[in-house]
Amino acid sequence: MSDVKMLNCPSVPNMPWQDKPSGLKGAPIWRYNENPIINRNPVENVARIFNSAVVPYEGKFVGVFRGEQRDGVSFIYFGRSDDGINWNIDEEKINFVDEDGKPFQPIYAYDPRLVKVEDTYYAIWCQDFYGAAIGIAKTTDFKTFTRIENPFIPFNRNAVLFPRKINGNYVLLSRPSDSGHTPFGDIFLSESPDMVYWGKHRHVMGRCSEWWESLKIGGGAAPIETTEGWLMFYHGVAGTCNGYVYSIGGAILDIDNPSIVKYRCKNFLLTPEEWYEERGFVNNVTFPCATVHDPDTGRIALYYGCADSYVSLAFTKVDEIVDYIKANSLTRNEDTEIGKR
Ligand code: BMA
Repeated sequence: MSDVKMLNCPSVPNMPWQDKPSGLKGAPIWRYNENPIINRNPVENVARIFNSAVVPYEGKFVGVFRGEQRDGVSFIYFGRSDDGINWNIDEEKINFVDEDGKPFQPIYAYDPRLVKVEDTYYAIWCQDFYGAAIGIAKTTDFKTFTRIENPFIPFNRNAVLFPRKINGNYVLLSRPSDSGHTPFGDIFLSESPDMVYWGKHRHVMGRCSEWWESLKIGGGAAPIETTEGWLMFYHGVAGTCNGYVYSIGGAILDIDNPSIVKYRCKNFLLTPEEWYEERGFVNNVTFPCATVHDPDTGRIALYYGCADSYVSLAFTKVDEIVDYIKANSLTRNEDTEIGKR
């Protein structure tokens, strides 16, 4: 095993964890044996919670959750947990305020990510902006969520912020799309000095010939900084005669120029196999949105949505997963170039 380490992230000694089961086949990532951790009808008025993100906070855990209400519309809900596994989700959706302190609620909001950069936590999701687009809010106390200007014009989804500035700028991954069930999509990156003005757009990586990610790809969890580069868990989609299938992939991006892909695993890391991944409101979806990770032990807990119905956990170790991605890497010119044309 190599000696890959995580960099620039705080210790999380109480993170959720289970040891690797014996006889595991394929990628070194294993499911929590009590999945799903959030079941259907978790709170009054919410039929399903999935595709949600969590962070460690004050020795415990907090998260932003995609809650699909009984009318089928999704909004963002806040939740707390002592152990990262058992969650108390608020019955009321988050009431955002705008930058003038006035109430703000998007028409819909889904697939939130949650990332701490310096002293601020940013929630990023997909919302209507005359079509599907990226919404962002910031908070420092998880009591007031201040919605800031949308970074991009439509159509776009799957925005994921890096956990620190790179070369002095915030860096955001996103996936330009259409406003429906987009049958295409590559991951791009954009920079901003202030979270208001975005530019220096770069192509990071595209869908590719491996069948599991041949239709579209999109950012997943916030990248983890390691001695080998930024470890990125993302989703890749296959278009089958029975509909889309969402799997989880892994890639490693250059530390200083993250539009350069150093390694990209040609195999999926995790694909729908369990009942809660194969069967639900939308069958065959595993959709990563967050990790909790501990640099002292190299442990990573990956939170992923299942079948648009549940939240589950999978575990891996940074050295094992990076070794697997490197050993099974297949990159193309489109991946390894800077992505500027
Ligand atoms: C995508 C998003 C995800 C969802 C997936 C599968 O377009 O809407 O929220 O999990 O489709 O339905």
